Formats: sequence, structure tokens, C-alpha cells
Amino acid sequence: MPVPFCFNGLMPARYRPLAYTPPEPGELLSRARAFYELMRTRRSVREFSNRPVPREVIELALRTAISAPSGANQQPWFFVAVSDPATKRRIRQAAEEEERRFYAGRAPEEWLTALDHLGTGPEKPFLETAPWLIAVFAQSYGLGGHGRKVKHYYVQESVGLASGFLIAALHAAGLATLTHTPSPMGFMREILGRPENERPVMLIVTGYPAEDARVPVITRKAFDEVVRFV
Ligand code: IYR
Repeated sequence: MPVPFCFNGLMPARYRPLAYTPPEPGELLSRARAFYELMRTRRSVREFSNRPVPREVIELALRTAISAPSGANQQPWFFVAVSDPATKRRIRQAAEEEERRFYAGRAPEEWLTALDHLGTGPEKPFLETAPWLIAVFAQSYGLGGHGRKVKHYYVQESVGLASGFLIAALHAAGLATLTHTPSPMGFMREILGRPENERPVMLIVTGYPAEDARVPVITRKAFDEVVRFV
């Protein structure tokens, strides 16, 4: 058998059969539709209940997230799931400090205008109310043996994919999510004690929505506006 070509010249790729069962005829469409119907109801939520969510649910959603594809399969991500009230409080305080500066002038007028219809502001009570905050970090580079720097490829894209898997998994479980990006968020590395090769990317806030949670009335772009078949 010819040895498969391997770009790094160090270790030839090894293969095993793909475990794949094709859907029954007709099932393709019904499964695609069921997933669409599930995902189209996802909304970013900013009002959370403090009702606890079992750690196992968060763990399973994180297992989904880390199954995402990544550049050269380097999996350049790290997730910190926070339920500790004191840590949540510190994150809220640090985030609100940055947000107050953001809304009070650091953000250009154009940015604030773009946010107007969402009604966001510097107060972030959900960072304490929600039972879980998941901090997503991107590993700009890896650390090999003896602290050797290993170049990572497509870091942004890979972490975006894993984060997408994560909010899809949490939504599928029946929880509300918010992708929150306090800016800047260097404080997350300090509070959560992450190493210098990791850059905080976003906080995924999750839990049950508050009973009286409201969401802004917004519309999605029309299909034809954003999709074309060739
Ligand atoms: N980080 C701020 C501002 C903000 C920015 C964008 I882009 C949003 O889609 C929403 C909010 C905040 O969280 O309020």
C-alpha cells in the first residue's frame, strides 16, 4: 500500500473507515427541517433567571464545542465555565467598568448608533444572575515541549466555529445564551488565570431566561439577500 502523502513529512497520516449511516430516504429533508426549526428560535437573551443548571449539561455542550473542526486540527481554544458567584461578581465588575467607558465615549458615535436598536447599555446584571458564564479563549500559538511556541493556523475561524457549536448545543438543550464581548476584555485572562498565549474572545452567558425576559424586535436579512445558488 502506498503511504499517503503527509505535508509535514514527519508522520504519515493514518486512516480508518468513516462511521457513517446514510439517512433513510425522506429523512434528509425532515432532519434538515427539524434542525432549522430548532435553530431559528434561538435569540440572544439579556435577562436571565438564577435557576441553577446542572454542570453536566454545560459539560456536554462543551464536549460538542470541542468537536468542532479547526485549522490543522490544532483545536486552538480553551473554555472556562464559571459558576462560582465570587468569580462571576469580579467578571461583572470588570466588564461593567470597561462598558461604562465604552458607552460614555470610547465607542465612536457610529458604533453606538449601530447598537441603538438593541437597547444595550453598560449595566450587565446577567453576568451575576445567569448560573454559568463560559469564557472562550483563543490560543494564538500553542506551547509544545519545553515551552516551544507552536504556530496555530486559522485561530479566529476555529474558535468561531467551536463557539457556534457551543451556542447551538446550549440552545438545543433548552437554555438561553448571550454571546457577550466586553471590550477590551484582557481582565478575563487575569481573573481566570489563563496563560499569555491565550486571548479572551467572548463570554457565553447561559441559563434559563428570566420569566419576563424580553428580546428586541429585530428581523433577519431575507434569504435571497444573503444566499445565492450557482
Ligand atoms: N460590548 C458592548 C457593546 C456591544 C457591541 C456589540 I458589536 C453588540 O452586538 C452588542 C453590544 C456590550 O456588551 O454592551
